[in-house]
Amino acid sequence: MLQEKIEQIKKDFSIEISNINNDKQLEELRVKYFSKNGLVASLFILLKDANKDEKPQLGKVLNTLRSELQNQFNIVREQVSKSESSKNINVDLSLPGLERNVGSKHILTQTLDEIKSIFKGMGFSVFEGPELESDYNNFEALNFPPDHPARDMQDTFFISDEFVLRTHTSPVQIRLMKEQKPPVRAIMPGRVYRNEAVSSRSYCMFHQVEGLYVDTDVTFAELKGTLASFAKQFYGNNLKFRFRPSFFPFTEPSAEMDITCFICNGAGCKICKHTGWLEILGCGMVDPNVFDNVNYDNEKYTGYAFGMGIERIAMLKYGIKDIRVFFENDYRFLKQF
Ligand code: 2NL
Repeated sequence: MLQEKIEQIKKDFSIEISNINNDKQLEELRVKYFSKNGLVASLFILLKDANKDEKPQLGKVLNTLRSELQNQFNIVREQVSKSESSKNINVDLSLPGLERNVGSKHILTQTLDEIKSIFKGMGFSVFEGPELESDYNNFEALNFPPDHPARDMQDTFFISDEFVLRTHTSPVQIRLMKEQKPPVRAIMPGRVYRNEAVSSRSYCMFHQVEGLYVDTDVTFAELKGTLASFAKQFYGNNLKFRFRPSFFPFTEPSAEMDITCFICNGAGCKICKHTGWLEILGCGMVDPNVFDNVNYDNEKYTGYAFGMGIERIAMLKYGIKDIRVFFENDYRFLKQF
């Protein structure tokens, strides 16, 4: 009799518990089975009337039943409480994750990092200097004649009679040479300023990297080899290049380095102005007058120097057509790099 009842309650409980979805149903089930007047308690009442010799055995069976049901109940209670709490914070676990905006370095910084790393690999160190410079360091020490057009009000931001916003990073080299005896092998990156009309090709502020190597017996051949190696590492190994004679007040002889136009591959197009070549930098052997100005013995030492505009280098590498986009911080431009 009691045995049958036990089996029946076991069956009913397992069906009912499998249909539990929420706290309310769970509580109803608890009251029905485990409360003072619940079904489990009613079985223990029936036990009192059982045969004396059957009692111990039935008592054991009942205790097992009670703890089995209680265990099942606890497991389901756990599941319900988990699903109820996720309902409370209103999370839809089927939604796709939120996209994170990961920042990146500005393309000019990336370009400069790459240039620095290439020259560091060839034994150059990196020096920086102030953007506000003396007229002496920016022009005179660099062998600019007093009436040179670059000194003109059109091109230079004069702060006073004596001070200017540097128009190139060469004054950093002057500072370095005044402080340090040869051998000197360094690059100087930084902002420079030109008082020019702003257009797609020129801006009033841009960035330059200049390089300098001074020692006994430094030759033009070393200059060519070093710059060729730089250009190949930066633009690609298949690159073709040429050196074209040029003029700078601070170098003699002077040259400009061109690479084959990678838009038209040398055939001639709008980007290379139908020459097939793109100018990437200026360079030359340091003028002996510059060595005089920093008290280097120009009989003993020779040196080469070069300079390039970082914006120009980046524009050529990434096909950027307007220099102003570097400084507008338009997210649509920035996020491409
Ligand atoms: C260019 C050309 C150049 C230098 C920069 C330099 C510095 C010292 C002495 C001699 Cl202290 N030369 N710098 C030399 C040749 C070219 O820059 O087109 N830059 C954008």
